[in-house]
Order: sequence, then structure tokens, then C-alpha cells
Amino acid sequence: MAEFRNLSKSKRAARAFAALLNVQVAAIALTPDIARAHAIVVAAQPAMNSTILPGELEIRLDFNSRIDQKRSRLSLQRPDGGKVAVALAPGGAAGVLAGRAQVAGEGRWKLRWQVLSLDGHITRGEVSFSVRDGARAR
Ligand SMILES: [Cu+2]
Repeated sequence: MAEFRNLSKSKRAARAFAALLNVQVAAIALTPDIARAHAIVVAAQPAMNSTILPGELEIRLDFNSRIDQKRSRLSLQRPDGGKVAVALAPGGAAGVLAGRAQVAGEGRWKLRWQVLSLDGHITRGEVSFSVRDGARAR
């Protein structure tokens, strides 16, 4: 029974965090009993709702579990809806997805992520941020 309590607590924590970051973790809703091992974002660069300068963007997402980097993706959506390629950085820590991209257009951007955690489940979500010329980063 203690095991069930732990699972439920973990699920609630995961949901609270997802709500906090405004990310969608659809897989958790579909399979609540194994939510514990799904990968969710615990730290993001750029930070959610931050404002950054145009130019080269270093991206780093830290997850709560190990992920399969080869089956995980990052993409960027420009304010006009267009996509910008993200070059993923190979290697690195087991729970980290990193890359870099050029961000040029001012406005609201979205960093979309999709990762495969080592338990075989895919989760996805997004981090919104703004690009503004002359703004102080973060
Ligand atoms: Cu899972």
C-alpha cells in the first residue's frame, strides 16, 4: 500500500510541475499508474516565459530521468509560425537534451521537446519565451 501512496504522490508532483511550466505531458494522463518514470522537464534554458536577445541560443533541458537522446527531438517555432532547426549536441549527461539555434525574429517563440525516457514512454511539451532586441536576457 505504501507503494501506491508513493505513486500517487509522484503523480501529483509531476502534474503540479507540468502545470507550473505549462507543458503538456499527455502520456501521464493516459497511463497514470506508471507516471513515476516518465521524463518531465525540471530545468529549462531558455527559462519558461523569459525574454532573451536575438542571436545564437544555447538550449538545455534537464529531465527528471534518463532519456534516449537519439530518439528525442527539439524544435523551435518562430513568432510567425515557421520552424527553425535545432542542432542537437551529441553526448552529454543522461538526463539532458541540449542544442543550439539562431533566433532572429522578435516576439513569442516556442521550444518544443519530445523525449523518449528509458522506460519506453514518450513525453512532449513546450517552453515559451520571447525574443526582444535590446532586452536583458532572463
Ligand atoms: Cu513512463
